[in-house]
Amino acid sequence: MKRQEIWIDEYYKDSRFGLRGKVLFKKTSKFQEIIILETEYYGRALMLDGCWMTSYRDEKYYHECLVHPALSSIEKKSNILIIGGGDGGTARECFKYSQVKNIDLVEIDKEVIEVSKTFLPEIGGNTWNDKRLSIHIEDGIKWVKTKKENYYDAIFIDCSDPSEFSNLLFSENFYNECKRILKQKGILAIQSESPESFKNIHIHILKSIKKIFAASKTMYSFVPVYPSGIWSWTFASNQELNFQNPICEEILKIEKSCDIWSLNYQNGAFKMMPNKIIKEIS
Ligand code: SPD
Repeated sequence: MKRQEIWIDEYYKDSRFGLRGKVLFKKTSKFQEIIILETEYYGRALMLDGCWMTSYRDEKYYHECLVHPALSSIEKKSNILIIGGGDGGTARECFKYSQVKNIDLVEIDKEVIEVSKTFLPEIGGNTWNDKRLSIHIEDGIKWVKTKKENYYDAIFIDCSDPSEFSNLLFSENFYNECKRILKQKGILAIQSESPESFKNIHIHILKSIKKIFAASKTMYSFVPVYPSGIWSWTFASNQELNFQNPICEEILKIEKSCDIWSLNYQNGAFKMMPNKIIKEIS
């Protein structure tokens, strides 16, 4: 039977953010409803529990901004943790650095990984066959508790918006655990929601991180399919952050490989904090 095109919207307060296309896959896993939509303009898109997670057209706006400011700014980057990230895009960007020896990808919902491998092969790319990748189907909150101090060089929180089962990934307890298992010169990178459509949780993240870590900085850019389009990524460390003079021999190669991120892009994005957010967090 020929698939019909339909509109699927993410509802946020009194607005909605929709894509039109054909549903390739729809299933409710143990944790959430998973939809893959094939659209003409955005390509394939993944929706979890009514929220757009990623699409072929705009995923690089998100994944490149989560990974490269972090990994280009730290000297050692061999052992990495990704919490969430079941579509493989964050791991793919990490593997661009030859120093990376191990990535623990901790995803609570194994169906997200399976669906991504099947329907979004362009996002994970070769990641799924890379021997340096260890996939753990596990709750990220439990995972960080089992790790010893000073363990990871970089931790990426690539989670969904706050919900019943992801709420704790936005808690101070969780950030404290991340701090504990992060090496002294390591970096934590968080998708820190939208200063517009998720303003309260965005401010909560920034304030919590500021309280817990010695240094933190937030950058702002776009992810077209997310509510309001404007999005943010927050980076934190137990020591000074170094975005101005990145320590990375491969930086030119990495820049060339990216569609969105570059040092220039990042420098502008770190200056984009809206005044109303500055007022609320200071
Ligand atoms: N509003 C959606 C926020 C989701 C952030 N994570 C997306 C996962 C992409 N790897």
